Amino acid sequence: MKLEIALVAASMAVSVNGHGYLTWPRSRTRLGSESGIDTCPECTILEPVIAWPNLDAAKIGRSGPCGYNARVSVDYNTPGVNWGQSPIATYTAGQVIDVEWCVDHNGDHGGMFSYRICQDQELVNKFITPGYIPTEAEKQAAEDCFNSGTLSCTDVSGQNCNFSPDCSPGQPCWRNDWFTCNAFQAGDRRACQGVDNAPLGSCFTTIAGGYKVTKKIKIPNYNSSHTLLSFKWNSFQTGQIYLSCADIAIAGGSGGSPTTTQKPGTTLSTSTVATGTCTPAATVDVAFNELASTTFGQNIKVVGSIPQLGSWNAANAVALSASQYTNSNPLWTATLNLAAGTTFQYKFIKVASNGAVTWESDPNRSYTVPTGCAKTATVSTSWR
Ligand SMILES: [Cu+2]
Repeated sequence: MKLEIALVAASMAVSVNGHGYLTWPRSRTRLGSESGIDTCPECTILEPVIAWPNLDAAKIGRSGPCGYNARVSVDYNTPGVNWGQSPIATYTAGQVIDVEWCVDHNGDHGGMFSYRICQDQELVNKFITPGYIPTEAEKQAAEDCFNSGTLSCTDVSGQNCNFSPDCSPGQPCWRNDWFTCNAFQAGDRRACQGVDNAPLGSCFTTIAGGYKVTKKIKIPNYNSSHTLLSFKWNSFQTGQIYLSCADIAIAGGSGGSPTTTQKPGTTLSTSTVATGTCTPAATVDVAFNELASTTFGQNIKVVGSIPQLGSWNAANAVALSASQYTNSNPLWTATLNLAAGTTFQYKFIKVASNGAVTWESDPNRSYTVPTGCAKTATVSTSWR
């Protein structure tokens, strides 16, 4: 069945071109694809619009900040059965996380991309309320909010934040808070696929195979038990903008609407923000979700600075499970119960069947177990 879908999509390739979508954290679009509802996740497009050089000029229309896939008539601005019902990852305010999108080989239009969080919870609630379909005015208001909540490349220390080689000083695209693809015409490492220079098929698209594009963003100082991370890619080559959203939670911040402190007398427009007070969790089940492609016989483990993670001794590392692993989604998972507030450093390792250990590249990863009421947290990373 999966194969048949892929073949049908491939036969349409000449008429539609490639494109891209947010894959990590798992976007609504990806969940739509994995559930079989969306037969071309990379085909959620806002078009025709002015996408370049003014990145924010286009009216959002029905696409909204989460995207409308006209090919399959799916509006990702409203929760579906398979997406949007609850956060798929919980992050901590100030945490630096890996994010990933996937560009199709047949439609790598170059340009620039950004990740955004809208801190107006009441507005975001319009997009996370099952059964509610936002109006175009609400979609535009949310898009304006997302644009003003761009998570700047330069917020992550040590990250290279370049200007687009296809943009000139003085043009509105001359900004490095956004991320840029490489030069559209570059002979080597061209356009968006050149950002990682990842192999064809390193992520899932239906038309010609995808290249993953990874960056780091810093989660803002904000609290929400359910909000959205929106991805926006403005094409350099075509009048197209690609939008997708992931449902996330943010804990540990000082701004926003923490689940624990609803002000008396305020009314909330959805039930997604819990009411009343809660007991701070003493321990938290921390789920490690690591994307790492492995060959048969290889295992992924996590090792780190605390005893629960083997105190940096690879022989005592914690094994991750490959029970959810697929070629298009090479997911390794493990959940550890850790004391709230614990700070530690760690790395993932690949262990071959003969015991040989391959360590991730430097620097060490670091994490602080959230202090708050949530009893679970998720750490989403990719092998490096
Ligand atoms: Cu395209």
